[in-house]
Amino acid sequence: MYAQMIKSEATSDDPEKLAAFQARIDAGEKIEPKDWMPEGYRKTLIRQIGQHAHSEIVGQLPEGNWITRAPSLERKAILLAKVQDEAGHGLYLYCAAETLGVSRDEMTEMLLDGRMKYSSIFAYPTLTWADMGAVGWLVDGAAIMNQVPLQRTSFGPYARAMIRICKEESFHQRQGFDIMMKMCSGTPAQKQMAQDALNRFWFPALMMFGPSDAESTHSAQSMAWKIKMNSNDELRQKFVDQTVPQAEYLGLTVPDDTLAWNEEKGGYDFAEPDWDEFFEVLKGNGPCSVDRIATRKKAWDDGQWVREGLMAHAAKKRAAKVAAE
Ligand code: FAQ
Repeated sequence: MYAQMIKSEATSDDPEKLAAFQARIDAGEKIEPKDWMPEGYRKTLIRQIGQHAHSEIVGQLPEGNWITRAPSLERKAILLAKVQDEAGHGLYLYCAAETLGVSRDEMTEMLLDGRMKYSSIFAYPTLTWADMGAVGWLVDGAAIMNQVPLQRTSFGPYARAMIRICKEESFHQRQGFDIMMKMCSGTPAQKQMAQDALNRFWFPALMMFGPSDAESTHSAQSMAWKIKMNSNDELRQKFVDQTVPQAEYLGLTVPDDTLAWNEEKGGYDFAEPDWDEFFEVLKGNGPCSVDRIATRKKAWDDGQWVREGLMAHAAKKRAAKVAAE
Protein backbone atom coordinates (compact mmCIF):
# COMPACT_ATOMS: atom_id res chain seq x y z
CA MET A 1 0.00 0.00 0.00
CA TYR A 2 2.80 2.41 0.98
CA ALA A 3 4.67 1.45 -2.21
CA GLN A 4 1.54 2.31 -4.22
CA MET A 5 1.33 5.66 -2.47
CA ILE A 6 4.92 6.46 -3.35
CA LYS A 7 4.18 5.59 -7.00
CA SER A 8 1.08 7.75 -7.07
CA GLU A 9 3.12 10.71 -5.81
CA ALA A 10 4.62 10.90 -9.30
CA THR A 11 1.21 11.95 -10.66
CA SER A 12 1.02 15.70 -10.09
CA ASP A 13 -1.76 16.97 -7.83
CA ASP A 14 -4.59 19.08 -9.21
CA PRO A 15 -3.39 22.75 -8.93
CA GLU A 16 -6.80 23.97 -7.74
CA LYS A 17 -6.92 21.38 -5.00
CA LEU A 18 -3.35 22.23 -4.04
CA ALA A 19 -4.18 25.94 -3.75
CA ALA A 20 -7.28 25.22 -1.63
CA PHE A 21 -5.23 22.90 0.59
CA GLN A 22 -2.51 25.53 1.09
CA ALA A 23 -5.19 28.10 1.94
CA ARG A 24 -6.49 25.81 4.68
CA ILE A 25 -2.97 25.42 6.07
CA ASP A 26 -2.35 29.17 5.92
CA ALA A 27 -5.63 29.80 7.75
CA GLY A 28 -4.41 27.55 10.57
CA GLU A 29 -6.96 24.77 9.98
CA LYS A 30 -6.15 21.24 11.02
CA ILE A 31 -5.98 18.58 8.31
CA GLU A 32 -7.68 15.34 9.31
CA PRO A 33 -6.94 11.84 7.93
CA LYS A 34 -9.94 11.65 5.58
CA ASP A 35 -9.43 15.14 4.13
CA TRP A 36 -7.88 15.50 0.68
CA MET A 37 -4.12 16.09 0.92
CA PRO A 38 -1.25 16.25 -1.58
CA GLU A 39 0.65 12.97 -1.82
CA GLY A 40 3.85 14.79 -0.86
CA TYR A 41 2.22 16.00 2.36
CA ARG A 42 1.07 12.45 3.19
CA LYS A 43 4.47 11.00 2.39
CA THR A 44 6.35 13.61 4.43
CA LEU A 45 4.11 13.04 7.42
CA ILE A 46 4.53 9.26 7.23
CA ARG A 47 8.29 9.75 7.11
CA GLN A 48 8.46 12.23 9.96
CA ILE A 49 5.85 10.67 12.27
CA GLY A 50 7.10 7.15 11.52
CA GLN A 51 10.71 8.14 12.23
CA HIS A 52 9.61 9.93 15.35
CA ALA A 53 7.77 6.77 16.51
CA HIS A 54 10.83 4.61 15.78
CA SER A 55 12.96 7.07 17.78
CA GLU A 56 10.73 6.70 20.82
CA ILE A 57 10.90 2.90 20.60
CA VAL A 58 14.64 2.62 19.87
CA GLY A 59 15.13 5.41 22.44
CA GLN A 60 14.07 3.00 25.17
CA LEU A 61 17.22 0.95 24.66
CA PRO A 62 19.97 3.27 26.02
CA GLU A 63 17.96 3.92 29.20
CA GLY A 64 16.56 0.39 29.49
CA ASN A 65 20.24 -0.55 29.76
CA TRP A 66 20.32 1.07 33.23
CA ILE A 67 17.04 -0.10 34.81
CA THR A 68 18.65 -3.06 36.57
CA ARG A 69 21.60 -0.92 37.70
CA ALA A 70 19.80 2.19 38.99
CA PRO A 71 21.38 3.23 42.30
CA SER A 72 18.20 3.07 44.44
CA LEU A 73 14.68 1.64 44.35
CA GLU A 74 13.28 5.15 43.85
CA ARG A 75 15.57 5.87 40.90
CA LYS A 76 14.71 2.49 39.40
CA ALA A 77 10.95 3.20 39.66
CA ILE A 78 11.38 6.64 38.06
CA LEU A 79 13.51 5.30 35.23
CA LEU A 80 11.13 2.42 34.62
CA ALA A 81 8.19 4.85 34.39
CA LYS A 82 10.12 7.06 31.97
CA VAL A 83 11.05 4.19 29.69
CA GLN A 84 7.42 2.98 29.70
CA ASP A 85 6.31 6.52 28.76
CA GLU A 86 8.60 6.37 25.71
CA ALA A 87 6.90 3.11 24.64
CA GLY A 88 3.54 4.90 24.96
CA HIS A 89 4.80 7.79 22.81
CA GLY A 90 5.89 5.35 20.14
CA LEU A 91 2.45 3.74 20.14
CA TYR A 92 0.49 7.02 19.84
CA LEU A 93 2.78 8.08 17.02
CA TYR A 94 2.44 4.78 15.13
CA CYS A 95 -1.36 5.21 15.46
CA ALA A 96 -1.13 8.77 14.09
CA ALA A 97 0.94 7.53 11.12
CA GLU A 98 -1.47 4.63 10.51
CA THR A 99 -4.30 7.12 9.88
CA LEU A 100 -2.33 8.08 6.73
CA GLY A 101 -2.62 4.60 5.24
CA VAL A 102 0.60 2.89 6.30
CA SER A 103 0.60 -0.04 8.71
CA ARG A 104 2.78 -0.42 11.77
CA ASP A 105 4.17 -3.64 10.28
CA GLU A 106 5.25 -1.80 7.12
CA MET A 107 6.92 0.95 9.16
CA THR A 108 8.73 -1.61 11.30
CA GLU A 109 9.96 -3.47 8.23
CA MET A 110 11.22 -0.18 6.78
CA LEU A 111 13.10 0.56 10.01
CA LEU A 112 14.67 -2.89 10.06
CA ASP A 113 15.79 -2.84 6.43
CA GLY A 114 17.15 0.74 6.64
CA ARG A 115 14.49 2.55 4.56
CA MET A 116 13.39 4.54 7.62
CA LYS A 117 15.60 6.23 10.19
CA TYR A 118 15.48 6.82 13.93
CA SER A 119 17.03 9.73 15.81
CA SER A 120 20.82 9.81 15.58
CA ILE A 121 21.12 10.35 19.34
CA PHE A 122 20.13 6.77 20.10
CA ALA A 123 23.11 5.39 18.20
CA TYR A 124 25.29 6.53 21.13
CA PRO A 125 25.99 4.39 24.21
CA THR A 126 25.05 5.11 27.84
CA LEU A 127 28.21 4.25 29.74
CA THR A 128 27.57 5.46 33.30
CA TRP A 129 24.66 6.31 35.61
CA ALA A 130 25.32 10.02 34.94
CA ASP A 131 24.31 9.33 31.34
CA MET A 132 20.75 8.80 32.62
CA GLY A 133 20.92 12.36 33.90
CA ALA A 134 22.40 13.68 30.65
CA VAL A 135 19.84 11.85 28.51
CA GLY A 136 16.90 13.22 30.51
CA TRP A 137 18.34 16.72 30.74
CA LEU A 138 19.74 17.11 27.22
CA VAL A 139 17.97 14.54 25.03
CA ASP A 140 14.50 15.07 26.47
CA GLY A 141 15.32 18.79 26.67
CA ALA A 142 16.08 18.83 22.93
CA ALA A 143 13.01 16.68 22.22
CA ILE A 144 10.75 19.17 24.04
CA MET A 145 12.29 22.13 22.23
CA ASN A 146 11.41 20.42 18.94
CA GLN A 147 8.03 19.02 20.00
CA VAL A 148 6.32 21.91 21.81
CA PRO A 149 5.90 23.77 18.48
CA LEU A 150 4.70 20.51 16.90
CA GLN A 151 1.59 20.72 19.12
CA ARG A 152 0.51 23.35 16.53
CA THR A 153 1.45 21.25 13.50
CA SER A 154 -1.16 21.11 10.72
CA PHE A 155 -1.98 17.40 10.85
CA GLY A 156 -4.61 16.88 13.58
CA PRO A 157 -3.65 13.40 14.89
CA TYR A 158 0.05 14.39 15.12
CA ALA A 159 -0.69 17.70 16.87
CA ARG A 160 -2.98 15.99 19.40
CA ALA A 161 -0.48 13.20 20.13
CA MET A 162 2.14 15.88 20.83
CA ILE A 163 0.13 17.46 23.64
CA ARG A 164 0.38 14.46 25.91
CA ILE A 165 3.88 13.57 24.76
CA CYS A 166 5.16 17.05 25.65
CA LYS A 167 3.69 16.88 29.16
CA GLU A 168 5.50 13.60 29.76
CA GLU A 169 8.74 14.81 28.18
CA SER A 170 8.75 17.74 30.61
CA PHE A 171 8.72 15.30 33.52
CA HIS A 172 11.52 13.35 31.84
CA GLN A 173 13.64 16.46 31.44
CA ARG A 174 13.15 17.39 35.10
CA GLN A 175 14.08 13.91 36.32
CA GLY A 176 17.27 14.05 34.23
CA PHE A 177 18.21 17.45 35.61
CA ASP A 178 17.49 16.14 39.11
CA ILE A 179 19.97 13.28 38.57
CA MET A 180 22.55 15.81 37.36
CA MET A 181 21.96 18.02 40.43
CA LYS A 182 22.48 15.05 42.73
CA MET A 183 25.68 14.02 40.93
CA CYS A 184 27.00 17.58 40.90
CA SER A 185 26.45 18.06 44.62
CA GLY A 186 28.03 14.67 45.41
CA THR A 187 31.67 13.64 45.63
CA PRO A 188 34.27 15.06 43.20
CA ALA A 189 34.21 11.70 41.40
CA GLN A 190 30.43 11.93 40.96
CA LYS A 191 30.67 15.48 39.66
CA GLN A 192 33.38 14.36 37.25
CA MET A 193 31.07 11.60 36.04
CA ALA A 194 28.37 14.23 35.34
CA GLN A 195 30.92 16.38 33.45
CA ASP A 196 31.99 13.38 31.39
CA ALA A 197 28.36 12.65 30.49
CA LEU A 198 27.86 16.27 29.38
CA ASN A 199 31.08 16.08 27.35
CA ARG A 200 29.86 13.01 25.47
CA PHE A 201 26.20 14.07 24.97
CA TRP A 202 26.52 17.78 24.15
CA PHE A 203 27.28 17.54 20.42
CA PRO A 204 25.07 14.49 19.74
CA ALA A 205 22.21 16.45 21.42
CA LEU A 206 22.83 19.39 19.05
CA MET A 207 22.63 16.95 16.12
CA MET A 208 19.10 15.92 17.13
CA PHE A 209 17.74 19.07 15.45
CA GLY A 210 18.96 17.86 12.07
CA PRO A 211 21.50 19.28 9.61
CA SER A 212 22.06 23.03 9.27
CA ASP A 213 19.30 24.90 7.42
CA ALA A 214 21.52 25.11 4.33
CA GLU A 215 21.76 21.28 4.25
CA SER A 216 18.18 20.45 5.28
CA THR A 217 16.37 18.92 2.32
CA HIS A 218 12.83 18.95 3.72
CA SER A 219 12.57 22.10 5.86
CA ALA A 220 11.27 24.58 3.27
CA GLN A 221 8.35 22.44 2.08
CA SER A 222 7.63 21.06 5.57
CA MET A 223 7.48 24.58 7.00
CA ALA A 224 5.16 25.75 4.21
CA TRP A 225 2.87 22.83 5.08
CA LYS A 226 3.30 23.49 8.83
CA ILE A 227 4.56 19.94 9.33
CA LYS A 228 7.58 21.67 10.86
CA MET A 229 7.02 24.94 12.67
CA ASN A 230 10.66 26.09 12.97
CA SER A 231 13.88 25.49 11.11
CA ASN A 232 16.56 23.14 12.47
CA ASP A 233 18.97 26.00 13.24
CA GLU A 234 16.32 28.10 15.00
CA LEU A 235 15.53 25.27 17.41
CA ARG A 236 19.20 24.40 17.93
CA GLN A 237 19.89 28.02 18.89
CA LYS A 238 16.96 28.07 21.34
CA PHE A 239 18.20 24.84 22.89
CA VAL A 240 21.72 26.20 23.42
CA ASP A 241 20.36 29.45 24.89
CA GLN A 242 18.19 27.52 27.34
CA THR A 243 20.74 24.87 28.29
CA VAL A 244 23.95 26.85 28.84
CA PRO A 245 22.61 28.65 31.97
CA GLN A 246 21.43 25.27 33.29
CA ALA A 247 24.96 23.87 32.87
CA GLU A 248 26.32 26.93 34.71
CA TYR A 249 23.84 26.35 37.53
CA LEU A 250 25.11 22.78 37.82
CA GLY A 251 28.71 24.03 37.88
CA LEU A 252 29.52 22.11 34.70
CA THR A 253 31.43 23.27 31.63
CA VAL A 254 29.89 22.99 28.18
CA PRO A 255 32.58 21.28 26.06
CA ASP A 256 32.84 24.13 23.56
CA ASP A 257 35.74 26.64 23.80
CA THR A 258 34.05 28.94 21.32
CA LEU A 259 30.85 29.33 23.34
CA ALA A 260 30.21 33.05 23.95
CA TRP A 261 27.19 35.25 24.58
CA ASN A 262 26.45 37.41 21.55
CA GLU A 263 24.73 40.56 22.77
CA GLU A 264 23.73 41.64 19.28
CA LYS A 265 21.80 38.50 18.41
CA GLY A 266 20.64 37.93 21.99
CA GLY A 267 21.91 34.36 21.98
CA TYR A 268 25.06 32.27 22.28
CA ASP A 269 27.58 31.72 19.52
CA PHE A 270 28.52 28.08 19.61
CA ALA A 271 30.47 25.42 17.68
CA GLU A 272 28.70 23.26 15.12
CA PRO A 273 28.69 19.53 15.71
CA ASP A 274 30.87 17.34 13.50
CA TRP A 275 28.49 16.95 10.55
CA ASP A 276 30.59 14.17 8.98
CA GLU A 277 30.02 12.14 12.13
CA PHE A 278 26.27 12.93 11.95
CA PHE A 279 25.96 11.72 8.35
CA GLU A 280 27.94 8.56 9.21
CA VAL A 281 25.47 7.87 12.04
CA LEU A 282 22.57 8.36 9.58
CA LYS A 283 24.17 5.76 7.30
CA GLY A 284 24.05 3.26 10.17
CA ASN A 285 27.67 3.70 11.27
CA GLY A 286 27.09 5.10 14.77
CA PRO A 287 28.77 3.42 17.75
CA CYS A 288 25.63 1.40 18.63
CA SER A 289 23.77 1.42 15.29
CA VAL A 290 24.22 -2.28 14.51
CA ASP A 291 23.29 -3.28 18.05
CA ARG A 292 20.14 -1.11 18.10
CA ILE A 293 18.72 -2.58 14.89
CA ALA A 294 19.69 -6.12 15.91
CA THR A 295 17.82 -5.65 19.20
CA ARG A 296 14.72 -4.32 17.43
CA LYS A 297 14.89 -7.18 14.90
CA LYS A 298 15.09 -9.74 17.69
CA ALA A 299 12.06 -8.18 19.44
CA TRP A 300 10.15 -8.20 16.13
CA ASP A 301 11.06 -11.84 15.39
CA ASP A 302 10.31 -12.93 18.96
CA GLY A 303 6.85 -11.33 18.68
CA GLN A 304 5.97 -13.20 15.47
CA TRP A 305 3.98 -15.89 17.33
CA VAL A 306 1.91 -13.20 19.10
CA ARG A 307 1.03 -11.51 15.80
CA GLU A 308 0.14 -14.87 14.24
CA GLY A 309 -1.98 -15.79 17.27
CA LEU A 310 -3.89 -12.50 17.11
CA MET A 311 -4.53 -12.90 13.37
CA ALA A 312 -5.73 -16.50 13.86
CA HIS A 313 -8.04 -15.37 16.66
CA ALA A 314 -9.46 -12.56 14.52
CA ALA A 315 -10.00 -14.97 11.59
CA LYS A 316 -11.77 -17.45 13.88
CA LYS A 317 -14.06 -14.72 15.25
CA ARG A 318 -14.87 -13.52 11.72
CA ALA A 319 -15.70 -17.08 10.60
CA ALA A 320 -17.95 -17.61 13.65
CA LYS A 321 -19.78 -14.35 12.91
CA VAL A 322 -20.35 -15.34 9.24
CA ALA A 323 -21.61 -18.79 10.31
CA ALA A 324 -24.07 -17.19 12.76
CA GLU A 325 -25.53 -14.81 10.13
N1 FAQ B 1 18.55 11.72 13.31
O1 FAQ B 1 15.67 17.77 5.79
P1 FAQ B 1 15.97 17.42 7.21
C1 FAQ B 1 13.02 11.76 21.55
C2 FAQ B 1 17.48 13.12 8.50
S1 FAQ B 1 12.24 11.86 20.06
C3 FAQ B 1 18.30 10.94 12.23
O2 FAQ B 1 16.28 18.54 8.12
P2 FAQ B 1 13.45 16.87 8.53
C4 FAQ B 1 12.20 11.32 22.73
C5 FAQ B 1 16.08 13.38 7.98
O3 FAQ B 1 15.19 12.34 8.35
C6 FAQ B 1 13.55 12.28 18.91
N2 FAQ B 1 17.99 11.45 11.02
O4 FAQ B 1 14.80 16.48 7.79
C7 FAQ B 1 13.03 10.48 23.61
C8 FAQ B 1 16.34 13.46 6.49
O5 FAQ B 1 16.53 12.14 5.97
P3 FAQ B 1 15.38 11.36 5.11
C9 FAQ B 1 13.01 12.28 17.54
C10 FAQ B 1 17.90 12.79 10.92
O6 FAQ B 1 12.67 15.64 8.71
C11 FAQ B 1 13.88 11.05 24.53
C12 FAQ B 1 17.70 14.12 6.43
O7 FAQ B 1 18.33 13.88 7.67
N3 FAQ B 1 12.23 13.46 17.32
O8 FAQ B 1 14.16 12.03 21.58
C13 FAQ B 1 18.10 13.64 12.01
O9 FAQ B 1 12.78 18.02 7.87
C14 FAQ B 1 14.65 10.24 25.38
C15 FAQ B 1 17.62 15.61 6.12
O10 FAQ B 1 17.19 16.37 7.25
C16 FAQ B 1 11.55 13.63 16.19
O11 FAQ B 1 11.53 12.78 15.32
C17 FAQ B 1 18.44 13.06 13.23
N4 FAQ B 1 18.70 13.79 14.34
O12 FAQ B 1 13.95 17.39 9.97
C18 FAQ B 1 12.90 9.10 23.55
C19 FAQ B 1 10.76 14.93 16.08
N5 FAQ B 1 17.95 14.91 11.60
O13 FAQ B 1 14.23 11.15 6.05
C20 FAQ B 1 13.67 8.28 24.40
C21 FAQ B 1 10.04 15.08 14.78
C22 FAQ B 1 17.66 14.85 10.29
O14 FAQ B 1 15.03 12.25 3.95
C23 FAQ B 1 14.55 8.87 25.33
N6 FAQ B 1 10.94 15.19 13.67
N7 FAQ B 1 17.66 13.59 9.87
O15 FAQ B 1 16.03 10.07 4.71
C24 FAQ B 1 11.42 16.39 13.22
O16 FAQ B 1 11.14 17.43 13.76
C25 FAQ B 1 12.26 16.37 11.98
O17 FAQ B 1 12.06 15.13 11.31
C26 FAQ B 1 13.78 16.59 12.26
C27 FAQ B 1 14.53 16.49 10.91
C28 FAQ B 1 14.01 17.96 12.84
C29 FAQ B 1 14.34 15.51 13.17
